[in-house]
Amino acid sequence: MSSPAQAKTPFYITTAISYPNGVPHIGHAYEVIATDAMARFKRLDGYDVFFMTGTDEHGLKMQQTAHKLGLTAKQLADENSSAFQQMSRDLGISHNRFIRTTDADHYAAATAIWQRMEANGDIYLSQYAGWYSVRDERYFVEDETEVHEDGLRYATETGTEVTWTEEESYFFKLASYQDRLLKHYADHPHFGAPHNRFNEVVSFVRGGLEDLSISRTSFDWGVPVPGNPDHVMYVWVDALTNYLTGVGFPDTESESYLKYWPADVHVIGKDISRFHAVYWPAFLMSAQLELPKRVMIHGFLHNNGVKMSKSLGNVVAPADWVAQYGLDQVRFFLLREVPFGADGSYSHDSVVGRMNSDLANNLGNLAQRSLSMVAKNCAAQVPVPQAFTAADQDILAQAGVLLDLCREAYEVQDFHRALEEIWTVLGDTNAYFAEQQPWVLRKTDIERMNTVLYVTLEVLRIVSILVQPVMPDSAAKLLAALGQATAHDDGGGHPFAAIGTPLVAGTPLPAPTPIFPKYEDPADA
Ligand code: ME8
Repeated sequence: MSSPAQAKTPFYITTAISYPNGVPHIGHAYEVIATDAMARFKRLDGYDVFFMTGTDEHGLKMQQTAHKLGLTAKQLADENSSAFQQMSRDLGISHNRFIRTTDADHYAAATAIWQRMEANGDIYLSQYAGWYSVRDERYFVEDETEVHEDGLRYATETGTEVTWTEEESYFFKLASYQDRLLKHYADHPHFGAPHNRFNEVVSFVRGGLEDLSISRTSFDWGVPVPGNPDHVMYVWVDALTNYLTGVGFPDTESESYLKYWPADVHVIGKDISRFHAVYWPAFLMSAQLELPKRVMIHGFLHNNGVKMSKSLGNVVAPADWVAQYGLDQVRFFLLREVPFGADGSYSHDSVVGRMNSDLANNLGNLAQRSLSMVAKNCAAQVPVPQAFTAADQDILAQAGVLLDLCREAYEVQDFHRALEEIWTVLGDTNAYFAEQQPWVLRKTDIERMNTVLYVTLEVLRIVSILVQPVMPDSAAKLLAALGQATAHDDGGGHPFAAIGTPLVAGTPLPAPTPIFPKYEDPADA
């Protein structure tokens, strides 16, 4: 698509940065896999992608958890940040930077954004009194809380315990940003997605905003407030700024900043939409920096419909899933099963269902059957096709529009729809293969058999290229089985630009081996 002389279009995408007060669970895996698929898609489509993920290491929650474990906050952060980095390796994540908010350059960025907001007249010192949830690292007004039977007070929205907190605090003049935020949302209808989740944010802003307490004095595990080291920054001020740190801020003249900021997409979960679609744009407006183009809010994953919790013992460790089902199977399941944005549920049966029907049957079996026939009957070479019939043309045309359909779907992070479109074509190709009966043609009309096999391999080639963002390893194996192992762009993989170049008859093919095994329960095996 792009020649070396042409600069590629930059694309900057991030995940939320996770709290390393515990080890990662499948919800974290879901977010980073989806973001990875998006990053890979854009790379394969010729973009210059910068993809960042990481850990959010400051705040009272980290300090308290560390204290309970007899560790320093930094020791806890080191230990669990390593676990998150290991998760990224286990999941084949292609990030360009894993940021930690304890990285030295991040302190510089957080300090600089504070100073810019201060210089803009948006920070003042006052007294804070209110209900603080350590779990959510967030304040609530009394109306947003309720007292439960145990006599303790909880945040109504999140169900976490809150404690009365009174201290001197710096405030950010959030209230004065209401109109500017509403105008921004109106002018940029794709700023927040999906609509239903973003509308909640808009309603919240319409309801009026209060100034935000942005520093704490009761603990010291955070970025010091410039000019007043008795205060540390509220963890969300420092956390959100990670997105700037990663691209070179505060050096707004640096090559990476100029290239990648503003971010194209922040991928986050529904519980933190307010921070990303209200506080973050307000901070950036105050600091006179550009706003991210889009905040994509995904839903939550539940175990068999039940919220994951340590006390219920139903928290799934991503590495266990990968060991049980296989990496690409997990990646595929998570993105195919639940429309991104909606809440979803997973169970052993639903994973096995996807593995066996979508992967083993519809894709794996089609590849294995057609490639085995080619190995036996076509001298292990891509067969020579004759003139295409209407049925051939129809299926090739369906495969031919898949790239555009996938582009449309990925543009709005609708991974589920992209995969659905691909699997519709695979379903039709299976029907085509069954109708054409190449195993009968083998005895009656070898040339027609060659054409049917060629058409089938050609659809498989396009499908393999397009599933790379979701299943990079399996797609690479499929492409190798189709004699397509050589083309690689700098992101690793077969660029989408290659979709327009059909299989060349006579290309030698290796002996086929099954790529998507059926799942069998160990007890049944
Ligand atoms: O919120 N299903 O960190 P975090 C899907 N440090 N997604 C889930 C989930 C679930 N069951 N549970 C959590 C934080 N997530 C902050 C972010 S960003 C500047 C700071 C998602 O470790 C959650 O919505 O609690 C968030 O996007 C991400 O995992 C990290 O959550």
